Amino acid sequence: MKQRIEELLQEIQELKAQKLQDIEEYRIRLLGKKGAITKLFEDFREVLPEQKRELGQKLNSLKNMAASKLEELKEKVEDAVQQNAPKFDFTKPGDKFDLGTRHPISITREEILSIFSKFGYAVAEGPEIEDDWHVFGALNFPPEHPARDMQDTFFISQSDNPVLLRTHTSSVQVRAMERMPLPIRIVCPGRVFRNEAISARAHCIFHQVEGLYIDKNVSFADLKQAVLLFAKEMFGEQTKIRMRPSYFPFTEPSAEVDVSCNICGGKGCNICKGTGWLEIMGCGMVDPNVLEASGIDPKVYSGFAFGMGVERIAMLKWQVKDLRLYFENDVRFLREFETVI
Ligand code: 2U9
Repeated sequence: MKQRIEELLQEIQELKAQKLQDIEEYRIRLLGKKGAITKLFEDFREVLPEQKRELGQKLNSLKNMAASKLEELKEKVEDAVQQNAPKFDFTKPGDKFDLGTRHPISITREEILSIFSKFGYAVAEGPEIEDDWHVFGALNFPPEHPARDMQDTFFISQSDNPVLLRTHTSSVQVRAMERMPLPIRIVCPGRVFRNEAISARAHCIFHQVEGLYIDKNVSFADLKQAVLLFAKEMFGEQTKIRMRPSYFPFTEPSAEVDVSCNICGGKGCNICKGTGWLEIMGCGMVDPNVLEASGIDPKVYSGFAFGMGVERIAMLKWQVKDLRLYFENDVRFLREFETVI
């Protein structure tokens, strides 16, 4: 047995391994159930008592030696694997990833709001799901007005005061008039909903920015000046405006606002359909009935209001011909606005 222990010691000292699998094979051969060292421990039972002490010590140290040699080989192999692994180059530039772009409707909406905030307007928002009073009743729509018709408005429930999706953000101004101290100077951005067939020029969901200014002695001249300043900020210093008489239930008098076409400089082109003018918004003096409905005395206060479609302003700004592009979120379209902001 002594001899066999010496042989194994020699053999263990000379062990070499390239891979972890080699080490596992050695472990099985030496220390496994049928391994050489395990076998010696079995034989040890037959050893004469006077030899037990010496051989027991040798056998134990052989076992420890084998275990530590295997451990040592394992560390070496693992080190070598690490060394050969491809090195990580911390100086290499990182992988490029695409940043998202802001949606053209968001860009336009922010631009409109920032122009009016320079003029001293606060931003007010309100619910998209509204009641008949805030969308129609308080805005001087007669009970039989066609806008209330099922064909124009998405109704959610029918009752004395039906619940519906707002068809304009004017309801936000009504809520402001009910609650805010005077004077009021606000712009109201938001989504609105109309039961319309989708086409290149219309969509059932679109975005508006409306504005309201109520104070003592507010006149049509103030409205005209506010609109002119806005148009110059939005479309360039050279921009001219003109107003055409119009009709809305909530304003009197009412007007449509056109800006001079900055593609042809007013000479007439296919963008302005040869007229030299582009329609950008509607506006007017707040109807006295509307002030009264929200508890404001029309003999003391007057105001003006305006409203514009954000999609329309964005179409004019970038000459987008089809409204549907704004809703499809095709990244090839959205990427065209990458450099805008
Ligand atoms: C109150 C009083 C008056 C808001 C106004 C318009 C004129 C207007 C349209 C433009 C294109 C809607 O998006 S669009 O289809 N809007 O022409 N809006 S005056 O007048 C108000 C609002 C609230 C209390």
